[in-house]
Amino acid sequence: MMSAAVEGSEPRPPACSSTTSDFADDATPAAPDLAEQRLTRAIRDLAELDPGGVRPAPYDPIRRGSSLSVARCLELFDAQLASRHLDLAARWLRARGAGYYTIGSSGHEGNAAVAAALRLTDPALLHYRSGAFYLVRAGQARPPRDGVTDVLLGLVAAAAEPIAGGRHKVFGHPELHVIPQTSTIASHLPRATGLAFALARAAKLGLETPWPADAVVVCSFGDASVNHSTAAGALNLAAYCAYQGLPLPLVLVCEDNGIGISVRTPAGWIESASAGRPGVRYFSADGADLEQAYETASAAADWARDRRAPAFLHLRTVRLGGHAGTDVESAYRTPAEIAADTARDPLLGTARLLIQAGALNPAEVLDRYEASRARVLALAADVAGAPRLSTAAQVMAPIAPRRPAIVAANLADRERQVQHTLRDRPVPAQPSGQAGPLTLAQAINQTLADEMADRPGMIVFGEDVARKGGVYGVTRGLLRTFGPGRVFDSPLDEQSILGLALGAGLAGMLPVPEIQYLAYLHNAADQIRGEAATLSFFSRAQYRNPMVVRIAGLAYQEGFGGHFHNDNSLAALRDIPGLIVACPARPDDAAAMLRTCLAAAELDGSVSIFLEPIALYHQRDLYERGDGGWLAACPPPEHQAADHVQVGRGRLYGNGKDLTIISFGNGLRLSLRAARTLAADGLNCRVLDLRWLAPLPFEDLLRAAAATGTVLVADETRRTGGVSEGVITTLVDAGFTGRIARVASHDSFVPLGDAAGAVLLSEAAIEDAARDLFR
Ligand SMILES: Cc1ncc(C[n+]2csc(CCOP(=O)(O)OP(=O)(O)O)c2C)c(N)n1
Ligand SMILES: [Mg+2]
Repeated sequence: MMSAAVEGSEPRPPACSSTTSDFADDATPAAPDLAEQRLTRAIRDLAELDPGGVRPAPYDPIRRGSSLSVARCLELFDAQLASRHLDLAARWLRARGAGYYTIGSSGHEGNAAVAAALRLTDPALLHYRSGAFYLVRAGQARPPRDGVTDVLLGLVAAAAEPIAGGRHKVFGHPELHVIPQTSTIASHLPRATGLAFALARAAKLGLETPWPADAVVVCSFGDASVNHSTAAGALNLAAYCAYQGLPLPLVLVCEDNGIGISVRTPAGWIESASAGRPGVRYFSADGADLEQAYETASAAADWARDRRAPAFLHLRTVRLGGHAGTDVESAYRTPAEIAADTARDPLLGTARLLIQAGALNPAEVLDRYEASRARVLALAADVAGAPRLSTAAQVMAPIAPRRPAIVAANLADRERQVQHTLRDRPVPAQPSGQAGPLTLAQAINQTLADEMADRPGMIVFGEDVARKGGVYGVTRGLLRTFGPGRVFDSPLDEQSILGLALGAGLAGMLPVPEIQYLAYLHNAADQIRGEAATLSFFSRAQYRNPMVVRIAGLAYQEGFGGHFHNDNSLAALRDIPGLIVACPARPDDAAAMLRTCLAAAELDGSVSIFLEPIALYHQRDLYERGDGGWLAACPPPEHQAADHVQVGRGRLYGNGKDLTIISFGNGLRLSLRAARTLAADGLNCRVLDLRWLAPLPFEDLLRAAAATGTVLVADETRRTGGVSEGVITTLVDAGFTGRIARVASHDSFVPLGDAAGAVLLSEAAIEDAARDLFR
């Protein structure tokens, strides 16, 4: 199909043995071709190393005493060659307007040895220069995959590309256990560390994962990336776990080419920054020496596999041909620096190894080079016109596929299951189904306990959640009931907490991390935005990382805590495609919505933010002290199915005909109180609790607005970027023509003390705005 699309019309790429002038009217960038010719000459110059005489047998060691055989070395050399030629093809496709990506792996082909030292079933999270690794991995599959075509399809953004389907150029394939990564450097390290942690934790809990019990996670990245706080945090997490003797089978591979775009990494920095970390064994190898790289990578893999401990493999590489196709390297590197890298070309290194072993002579090396080049470029010509995604629906299909009916059926089914298993359940933290009405915090606590009893893969973790039971007591008792394997305190690093969740979800568990305050999600938001929410998109939903992130947030803490404990900013979450943002205000909703989020995570792989209004955690009353109007009886699990709240369904209070107040969270309680005051003045309101802030309850919104024809949005988030903007736009987009007004918190940070009330949405402001609508 693909070749039909380009039949006859595509120009064939040039052969390497041509002279420079043959390339003159060709759009192939000149530099790589000159570089190729230099390489060809250098290989010819290796003739004097050829020992001549008897050829080694395929299973002879490539060097005396080595565990790398001649045959394996030849296979790896082929992967290195093909990887190099993929870079050439990328530039060739780009020059013809058919390709969209030119960051290559040239100079990094030593990573072929890392793949060879690991197993097909070791989950791999790869650097964008780990092309040779990917090709070796593809060859390990049975039957082997054509990794070259996979990569080429990625370069041309073909819809048929097997992992991202044309959405991004990534290395990935479920059959190869290569999990696709984003372009955000280092952002995959917390996930990799979390996955290693989760593989070990799942084994301890007797849970199955997609990987064998002795699997090792491998994660590669660049040298400049080591400086990123995300990498530093992940490395710290690995060390923190290993230091305590927690198993963490992880091989971190730093592909150190000494530079990040144009910025040099100080000599010796990677070793200084990475060696000597407690619990993390440091290994170092010359990436231009395939045999040494293989032996060292094997030692690192053995360390991680046998000891279930982290290894840091420092693979010293070079970067050939600039950062990407458009990069003019000469602008920031001297010719001498570039020449020094060229001399350390790993292809030359492997050619030398093979020639010295007598396995190939220079002419045979060059034949192999030409054959690989011709094959890769011919395949490139074949894919150049491959069909691409063209509609929004095609692009968006894998963002967050959801099956609400299946989620509802699962929760309904559990009605029966739970009745059967009730007698075998461990004692929950709170007596399940206790008759007395519960606060919001108690309802969440009880639901967590009930769900943990029924979902063996569910784990709860975060700062202070275990021994202390959470800053607000929401996880109290869970540690005692479910043990430290499933309820544990994390180190104080939100990126690590979310990284643990990303890895655990990938491993098939149901992670429920807690972030202590909404403000402290923001320093780690990329782990939700760039990692959690995009994995499905970049893998055609072949990989998911289910999770329910509980966040204690929002304001109204009577002046205590200042901005960071009263943060009311949700804009950074509401615009993330596919992310569910739940904001329960009342205990009964919290229980039902939490169950929905958990079922959706388990069944659909959904990523949910469960935003718990701190100020309502222990609230008991609605109108008067002692009225118990904010408490709710939560039914025992065997009767909970009827309570199921579908994602994106609001809840209506009252049936006033004059005004619809739309609110959520703390605003719901303020609105209900305001509605009572307004009713006394003869203004009859109905109040809609949105409950879900993403996706908004579209139908319920329209219905509630239409019922009165007049809408007031009472929004505790900020006027700019707050929820009310989305609500009003939704109404206008849907053709609502009635009167609309809004009251929101000011565009301010929340101050300490009584001044907090000056910037936050208030009951009085809601009442005034409602009256204004009818003046
Ligand atoms: C968080 C983030 N910041 C900036 C960039 C832009 N960027 C892409 S690659 C790169 C340099 C990475 O250098 P290194 O980690 O050494 O990898 P190399 O390209 O040298 O293999 C930068 C700054 C990015 N992708 N992600
Ligand atoms: Mg680098």
